[in-house]
Amino acid sequence: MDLASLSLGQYTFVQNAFSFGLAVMAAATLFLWFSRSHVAPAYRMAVTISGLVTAIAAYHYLQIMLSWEAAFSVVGSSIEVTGSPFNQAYRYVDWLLTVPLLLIELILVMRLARDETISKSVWLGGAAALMIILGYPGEVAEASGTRFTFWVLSMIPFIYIVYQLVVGLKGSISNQPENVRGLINGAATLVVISWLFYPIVFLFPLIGFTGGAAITAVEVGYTIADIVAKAVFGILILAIAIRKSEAEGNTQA
Ligand code: RET
Repeated sequence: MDLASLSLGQYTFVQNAFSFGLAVMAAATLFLWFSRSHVAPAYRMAVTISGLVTAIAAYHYLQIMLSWEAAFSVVGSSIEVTGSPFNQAYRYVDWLLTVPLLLIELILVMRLARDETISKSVWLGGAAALMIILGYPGEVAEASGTRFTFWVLSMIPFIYIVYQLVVGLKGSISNQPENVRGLINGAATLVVISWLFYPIVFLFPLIGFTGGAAITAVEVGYTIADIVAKAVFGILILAIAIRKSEAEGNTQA
């Protein structure tokens, strides 16, 4: 990653994106946790985990932002690198923890049979962890060939997850109460679309973005995708939980 090629404008833009990400994640955490009492006990775990995901992300956005700040020094209108590396491991550790949890949120809010909940969580959560672990060596590689090789490897569990969400959950979704089927389908679609962003953003440096523009596009791209995949998705899970609680006749709102 050639940090020295960043302009002051690009540095500030990325810094603002991280700051916005931190604010959204922290606010979503409070909102989700305070809303727990609006759902029936059976759905509280899903809402708790949604807030846990945004809490983990808020912490990592703070670390990412501090690492970004430490990598540059701005004097007047000029920008220089300090030599302190920008630590991308924060992002991948964040994903390693949160991506399996996001899938578990969706599985929990569906309230499937116990065996199905456990087996789906293990398989989808395990595939998600594998996908992130395989992506990291590519993200930090300087050589394009290495970046591409790990992209291909990481795409294997990615395609498995997308297939499971599009096809595997279909049967379970048709067993859900009618008033939430649309929302659950919406949540599964949101996962697929927001997740598609990541492997595309990862490829930016290989498809013509260079220097400061590549770094800016990747960092801002991941931040937008994270906000949709964690905060917007978390709110959707809450909405599903509220509607299911209402349908089952035990609102506490
Ligand atoms: C990587 C490496 C290149 C190939 C693929 C990737 C997929 C990443 C995904 C990340 C999802 C993150 C979420 C985060 C937070 O909410 C690792 C970029 C397929 C799908 C949902």
